[in-house]
Amino acid sequence: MSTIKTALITGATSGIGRATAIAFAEQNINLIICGRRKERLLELQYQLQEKVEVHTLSFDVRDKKAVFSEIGSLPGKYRQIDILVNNAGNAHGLDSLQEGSIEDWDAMMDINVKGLLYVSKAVTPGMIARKSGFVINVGSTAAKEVYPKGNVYCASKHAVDAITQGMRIDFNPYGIRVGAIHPGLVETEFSNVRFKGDKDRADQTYKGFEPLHSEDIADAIVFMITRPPHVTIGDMVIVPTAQATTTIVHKELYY
Ligand code: NDP
Ligand code: 8X3
Repeated sequence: MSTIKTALITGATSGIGRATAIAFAEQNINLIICGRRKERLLELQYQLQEKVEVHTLSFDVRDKKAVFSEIGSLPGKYRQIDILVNNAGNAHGLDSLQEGSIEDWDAMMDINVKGLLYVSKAVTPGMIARKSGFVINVGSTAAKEVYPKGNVYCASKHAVDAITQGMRIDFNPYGIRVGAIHPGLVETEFSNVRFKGDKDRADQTYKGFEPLHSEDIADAIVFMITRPPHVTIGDMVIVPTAQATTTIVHKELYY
């Protein structure tokens, strides 16, 4: 079997997914980068294609048909996917349940949970047939605790945690390594999306302390996929040193 690996990364147009694509390219891993913003995918492809082979797939993970047709019609050399990074996702809104918007709830459950399931179902049959592969799901500290007004986002990430554990059981006979990474506060476009473009509110989230950078998470994902074959990192929680819980963040802590 070829030692050159291929990874499919969802949400590669920004933040953690983009940084993971760049870090994987450094490891000589060929890439299938996914996201809705085609322009950004093409820019990243242009940036990385001197190092590795890069294919772009532009689809909305909520669109079941598109997920299966895009992944199902990958060119031959990209069909063997060794590593799946289920990263696409966001929080939409930060409201109490009684004030929350149903559209926001639908977006979080449809993208963070159902989208992850669709992509996994489209990608993993090849891993099962070959009896090898990695699935890395990007959860969150919101998968481990529930914080004020985090209700539905936390539920979606608790689901990612449960799905990861379920995958590890179901894929156990096939030697597929399944793990989740659960970051705390990472400065990306995440808060911009959560607060619907309210830049001041988004910036406020990361003020007064040093948050994680996307590269910190990418670095940890590289660690997860470079362990020897008998080692699976099942669950990894990473927080900024200033962050004890979602609501306990020691401000004025820079490094
Ligand atoms: P960004 O907003 O920077 O990136 C989100 C990525 O997800 C983008 O590439 C976006 O691509 C993609 N995406 C969102 N919705 C869809 C969709 N419907 N279909 C396809 N792709 C979609 O945020 P992060 O990098 O921070 O987030 C990545 C993951 O990390 C998410 O799952 C998030 O929940 C998780 N996380 C983030 C933390 C943080 O503090 N930032 C902490 C813990 C977990 P496009 O818009 O082009 O489709
Ligand atoms: C992103 C981190 O604290 O906003 O998952 O839930 S948090």
